[in-house]
Amino acid sequence: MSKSFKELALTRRGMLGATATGAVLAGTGIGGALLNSSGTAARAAGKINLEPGELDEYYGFWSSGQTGELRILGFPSMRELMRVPVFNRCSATGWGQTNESLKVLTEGLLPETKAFLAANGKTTYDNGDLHHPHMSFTDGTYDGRYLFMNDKANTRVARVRCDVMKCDKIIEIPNAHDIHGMRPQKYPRTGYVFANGEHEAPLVNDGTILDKPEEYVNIFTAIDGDEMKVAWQVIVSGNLDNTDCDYQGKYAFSTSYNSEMGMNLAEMTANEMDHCVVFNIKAIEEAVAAGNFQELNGVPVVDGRKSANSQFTRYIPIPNSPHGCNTAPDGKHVMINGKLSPTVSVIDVTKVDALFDSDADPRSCIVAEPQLGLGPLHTAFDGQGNAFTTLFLDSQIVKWNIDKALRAYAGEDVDPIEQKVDVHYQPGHNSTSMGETKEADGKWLISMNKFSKDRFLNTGPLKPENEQIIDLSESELRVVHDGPTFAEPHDSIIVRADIVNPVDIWDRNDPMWEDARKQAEADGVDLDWGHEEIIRDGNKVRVYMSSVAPEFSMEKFTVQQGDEVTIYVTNMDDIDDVTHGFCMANFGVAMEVAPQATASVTFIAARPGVHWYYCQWFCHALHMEMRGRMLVEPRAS
Ligand code: K7E
Ligand code: CUA
Repeated sequence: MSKSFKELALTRRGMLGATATGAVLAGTGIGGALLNSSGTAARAAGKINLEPGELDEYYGFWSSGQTGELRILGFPSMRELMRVPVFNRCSATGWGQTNESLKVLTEGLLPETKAFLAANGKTTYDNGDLHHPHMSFTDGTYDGRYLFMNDKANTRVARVRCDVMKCDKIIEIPNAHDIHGMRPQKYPRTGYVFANGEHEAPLVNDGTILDKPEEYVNIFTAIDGDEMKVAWQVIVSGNLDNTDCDYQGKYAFSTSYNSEMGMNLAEMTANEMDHCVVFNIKAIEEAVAAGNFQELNGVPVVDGRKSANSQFTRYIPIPNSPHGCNTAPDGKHVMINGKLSPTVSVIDVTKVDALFDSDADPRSCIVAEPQLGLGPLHTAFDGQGNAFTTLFLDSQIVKWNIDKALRAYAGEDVDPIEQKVDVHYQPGHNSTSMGETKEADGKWLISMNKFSKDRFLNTGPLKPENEQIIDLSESELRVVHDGPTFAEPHDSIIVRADIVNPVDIWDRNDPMWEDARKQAEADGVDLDWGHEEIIRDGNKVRVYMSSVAPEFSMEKFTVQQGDEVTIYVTNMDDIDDVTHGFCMANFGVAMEVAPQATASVTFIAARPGVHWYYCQWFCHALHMEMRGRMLVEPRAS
């Protein structure tokens, strides 16, 4: 069956014929919207409601907060295309259960975390809190290699490969607590992934120091994004919230909302001024290269606390409890969003050298501080000199002009605010198309609102959030689309589709199942051919089978009760979209096996009897028939 498919070399999309192919041409490329077949007035930014078969102009990469996964959307249609499990477990794909995913989920954990998890009967965490997905950069713009993302819940940073859209590395960050803000280095390339520890704690958190907040510190981490290893860390005063970096490769910036090091709400909000911490990358690298650091958990750590007065950091006073940190595509300005202050403080990166080279007042790099409204959280950009800031308390997006803000700060009588638009309700992040790169195109803005209240049919006490799109090509800003989402996208990036080019079919030699390949070699099994092998190794049994729609190569196999069984399934189909699954009924075992992939899962055959395994991924007209039996012989007692 599949052979003839192969010979025809047809893809499902190809089988749809000319309609779909035509739509590809019309839907991609900047002029796509002008070919709008409905004949309605085509806006320059493109259209939201695509015809069946039309493709989006952008990929949207969405966080999911406490759901712990990465989501891929077509933008601006907001059609959810894929969920990529990362810190969560996934029933559909077997993430958190297959040996391949367990390797990713466990190999980057610290030894003490592994011991802690083992004491709780686990090998990995089941949850995560994924706030910030960002793509790797080369020379100031997205390069389509990787997506990086944080886990605030369990102090991890993960990487997703953009060629296959699967997570390939997760590392736990030692010494730090609860990674929140996270950004890749923009220039010359990523390079570093900067990650903020949000919650302060004793540097060696072994219980020796407990309720002595004055001895707590916080940790800023630079990760080598190619190796997924911590490169260095900086001890800082105050906690760390969000982070971004410049387009010159010299500095990273982090907001800190608790310079007081307070432990309760009143203490944390007592000061009128908190700060933005500036990290001097070169000075830190030089200290590390010269051996001027302390090593802690295998990581070079330097002291950048305010009291240390080092060349590693500067503390710029910012009013009051700042949150978002966003570098403008002009390559010059970094916006520090005031949260409890109605202001956004604008840093000029060309004035930051002076903070390190001379005794310049740390505030001398602030070149504007417009009053925008209540609760500014995050700022996005159109690449044409305008900024868009979410006002959480006002439930608005404010559009303001950066140059006018600079002139107003210099004393000119000019109002930087261009317009305010109501959003529903309480926006956190907002994102513009390509807006965090030097290729910001000023077409679209999405406002990610924390509450939907009355905007959708009632789903009971737990409501979705609401995301709203604003077409930036219209002279008057207005909301042109509402979209509900499940918990809880904090942030998103909107990436031109031509930058992202995933494959349709796995490479048989992909490193993702390297362990399975090595084991098969040792067992004399050739995974590259249709195979069915059972290898017995004491009470360990390795079952190798392949799948070609609509059959597994093995219709049955026999094991003994109590055997540790590992099933390896290789999907020999090489047609795009013909994914199989392997589900062992009543064993809690299921996994996805995409074209040309190998996946494996291990369990104890503790139940005697006949147990059916089946393909749980609809693959063929005879998909229901794609099944087989595991016969478990009772152990003689
Ligand atoms: Cu980026 Cu929600 Cu974690 Cu602001 S944070 S909203
Ligand atoms: Cu194979 Cu369903």
